[in-house]
Formats: sequence, structure tokens, C-alpha cells
Amino acid sequence: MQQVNRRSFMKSMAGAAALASSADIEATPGETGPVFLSTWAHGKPANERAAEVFRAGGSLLDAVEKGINVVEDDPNVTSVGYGGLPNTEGEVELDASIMDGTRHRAGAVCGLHKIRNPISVARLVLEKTRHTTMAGEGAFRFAVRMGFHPEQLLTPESLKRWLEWKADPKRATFWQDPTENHDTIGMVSTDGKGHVVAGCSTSGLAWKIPGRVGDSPLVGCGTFADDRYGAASATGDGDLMTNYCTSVSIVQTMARGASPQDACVELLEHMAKTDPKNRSGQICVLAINPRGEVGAAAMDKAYRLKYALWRAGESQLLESGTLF
Ligand code: SD4
Repeated sequence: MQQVNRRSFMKSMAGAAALASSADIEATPGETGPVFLSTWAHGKPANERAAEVFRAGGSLLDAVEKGINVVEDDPNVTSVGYGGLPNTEGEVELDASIMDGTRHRAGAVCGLHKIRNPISVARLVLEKTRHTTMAGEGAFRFAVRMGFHPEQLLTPESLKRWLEWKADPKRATFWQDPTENHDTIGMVSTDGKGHVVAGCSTSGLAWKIPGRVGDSPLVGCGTFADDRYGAASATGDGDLMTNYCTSVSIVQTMARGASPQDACVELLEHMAKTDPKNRSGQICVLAINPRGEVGAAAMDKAYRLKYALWRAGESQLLESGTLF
């Protein structure tokens, strides 16, 4: 196994706060009980809802789905679900996937429009069909058949931002330079008894070319879960990360004995080595193993990963280290 240079990673972490938070999460080997780990600040209420659902007797899949629903329903999160920023034509196109580490089965939807909770549609693809991924119009019709109600997903705020973008003659487009408006909710979790689940949901890159699919709904890229080794999720530039199958790569590294933190760092090091341009890429990853040990890392300090950790009743917002 390639040795991960953890010391240089820790050295490159900006600020004592980041160092302290990483040390905290490493100091808990063998922890039992459920653990929820999610991307960005909106991951905190998502984790809290997931923990509530799990404590009330829901399954880990229920917990991850319902936790992610909190972010999808929030109109103030402009990168996920209702209120997500649209594609160039003003249509909100949503991507999501969820994976069960016990059955080694996932459900996913991409380019879903007019349905605010794609993670729940993805869950139904997993539970009710023999398919894994459904796209576009077919995914929409499947959702309606499952009882979801179509609605306008643009809020007054996201409509205003799209109109402003459209009116700007110097606007950035994906025919030229990438734009900066994106995020996702990625959640990885364990029940503390050896079961892991991963899920993620996003409106993808703002002003994307219609039909563009990011990493989030692609099993092995945006999410991966395997009870033997752990689960991972990714956030950032999906056009870049898809080429590295980030989540399955991290889980495979854990399969070779690496901790979640080392597995995250190893993937980033590999990306940086294979293409130096990746060093400034918007690349962030999270991982958990069935013992509840967690890892989080970002590539570049210009795009830092805030992440949320729920463990033993405590809900925290932390910041990962960066490789560069
Ligand atoms: C995508 N990876 O569609 C998603 C967006 C994201 O932080 O996660 N941004 O490329």
C-alpha cells in the first residue's frame, strides 16, 4: 500500500483550529453508537435530523434520507433541492444517490426536475425497482408515479440570480470557464454496529449546460458504501472528480487497511500527482469506517471543506485540513 504522508498533510493544515478539529476526530478509535458525517454547514441540521430519525427507530437509510431532506427543503441553500440554482435555461436539475452498505445496492437519479427531494426518489429507485440509476424525464415520471408532487423549484431569490446571470454579457459559462456556485449535501454514516450508508444530493453546478450530470448521482463517485470497509462521499467540482471515482477509490483504500483520514488524503495526493492542475481544484472528500472513525480533507486552501460531525449526542461543525 502506498504510504500516505500524513505529517506533511497536517503541516499544511491552515490554522490551529483545523489542526485541533482533526485531532479530535482521530482520537476516537473503536467508538460505538451511530455517527453521522456531512458536508458543509448545512450538514449540521441534516446530521441532527438523521440522528433523531435513527434514535426514534428508523433505519440508517431512513436517517440519511430524512437528514438530507432537511437541506433539500431549505430555500436558503442554493445548491441543493428547492431553491437550488438552475441550468443555463433556468431549469433546476437535481442529482442524488444513496447506497446501502449491507446490500451493496444503490439508487440514484440525475437531471431530475420539478421534484424537490431527489434523495427520496433515489431511495425508491433502490427499494422499488431493479434499476440503479434513473435520469431526466423518466426519473420525473417515476417520481410522480411514486406520489411526489411536481412544483416550481426556483425561489424568487434563485430566479433573480439566474436573470442577473443571463443579463450579464461577461457571464461565465461551462463552454469556457467554470463558475463558482455549487455545493452539495453528502452524508456518510454508521450505526456503530458495522453497517454504513452514504447519500448525497445536489442541484449541481449553477448555470450548467442542460443535461450535464455531476459526480453526485454516480455510484462510486458521489457516494459509495460497503459494510466491510466503510463509506465515502465527495463535494466540489464533479466534472473533475468523476474521472477519479473518488468515493469508491477511498473505500478501496480503506479496504487495504488505511484509516478514513489517510484514505481521503491518499486520494487527493493521487489526484495532485496525476495532474498538477488538480492542486487548485475544488475537491473535498469525507469518509467513515464501520467503527465510526472518520476522515475529511480538501485539496486547496482556497476551497476549504466545512463539515459536520454528529457523535454520541454531540453535533459539531469542523473544518478539514487541505493538501495545498
Ligand atoms: C457537482 N459535486 O455537481 C457536485 C457539486 C458540488 O460542491 O458538490 N459542489 O459537480
